[in-house]
Amino acid sequence: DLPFVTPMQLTGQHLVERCGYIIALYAQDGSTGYGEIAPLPGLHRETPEEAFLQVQYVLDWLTGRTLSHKFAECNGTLEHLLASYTLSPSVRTGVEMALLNLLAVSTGTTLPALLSPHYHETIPLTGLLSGSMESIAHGARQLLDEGYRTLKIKVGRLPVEQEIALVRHVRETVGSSVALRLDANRSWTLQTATSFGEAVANCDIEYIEEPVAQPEHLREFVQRTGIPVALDESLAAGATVPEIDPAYIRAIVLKPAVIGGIERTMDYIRLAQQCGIDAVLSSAFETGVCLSVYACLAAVANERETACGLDTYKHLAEDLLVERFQAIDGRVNTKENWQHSLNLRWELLRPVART
Ligand code: OSB
Ligand code: MG
Repeated sequence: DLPFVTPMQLTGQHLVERCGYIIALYAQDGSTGYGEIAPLPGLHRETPEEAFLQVQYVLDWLTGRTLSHKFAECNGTLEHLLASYTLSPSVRTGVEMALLNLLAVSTGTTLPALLSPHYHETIPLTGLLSGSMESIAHGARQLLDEGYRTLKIKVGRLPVEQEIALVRHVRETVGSSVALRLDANRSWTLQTATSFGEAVANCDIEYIEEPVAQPEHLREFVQRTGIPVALDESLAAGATVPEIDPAYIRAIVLKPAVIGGIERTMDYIRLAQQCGIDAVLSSAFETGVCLSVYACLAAVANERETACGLDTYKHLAEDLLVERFQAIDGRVNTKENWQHSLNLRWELLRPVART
């Protein structure tokens, strides 16, 4: 249980701490692979307790099995391995993460190198802005000074006129050299989204995530406003894989623990590559154990440099890693952060009795 820096307001939930489980898989050669299972209330349907029940069965079943080099390809072998279990998205992600980490450790390589011989050594993060108009403007300047070159503002919460003013104000404050992304979390009707979009059409918005409540309105939103969109909620586990038309979908936002696994995330990464759009790795307030793995996925996801949504780490007061996951000058070193993810602060973990 890790405290948030300040309590979080998430889809009607008031959260003061982040709860989850760390699992460890051991290989006969003495190697260890960690995985994080941390469903977030309001975002995941499974509770931590349900996740814990599920993972016990899988861990029993994995005991004594052979670690295959094919897992690294992330194209069906993990699905096959876990086929007899219907795992909740956060559980599947944690188990796959532990398996891939274990494979990387026991073969003496690093996770980014295991995933691809061509990975980005560092990746840029999207600076997350929230709070009042003043704190957002102040935060934007601060992130620029730190080296961030992509910023994201949450919209769809305040009256639309205020948010138009906010976006314009941030664009004026940061100048034209910074990429601006928005996220409306499906909060608008097509009409409200369109009037917002028209009013910020000259603010050079890279994309807006999920502006409308009904995804079938996305195309019309783009036609009317000229602002490209990104999919996020549309990719949640259980949803049918949406058709990706690069004519109006500029990017897909990938939260592995919501999509339901590393392998499924890699499927979306390959789909984005085929469509010629960006795959933006993103997170939901996980610890460095998860984030360093997500950073490795981001490091192999796009040829073109693409900022990713891992800035959530700042909201946790503590990390589970001795050397915490962090950005330096707005960038994450993928190999170093992953290596740091092998060294846990055990004093922050409580052993849980099996049930
Ligand atoms: O709406 O994308 C979201 C975090 C938790 C739950 C939902 C969301 C987020 C983020 C993560 O925005 C940060 C990012 O993607 O930049
Ligand atoms: Mg989003």
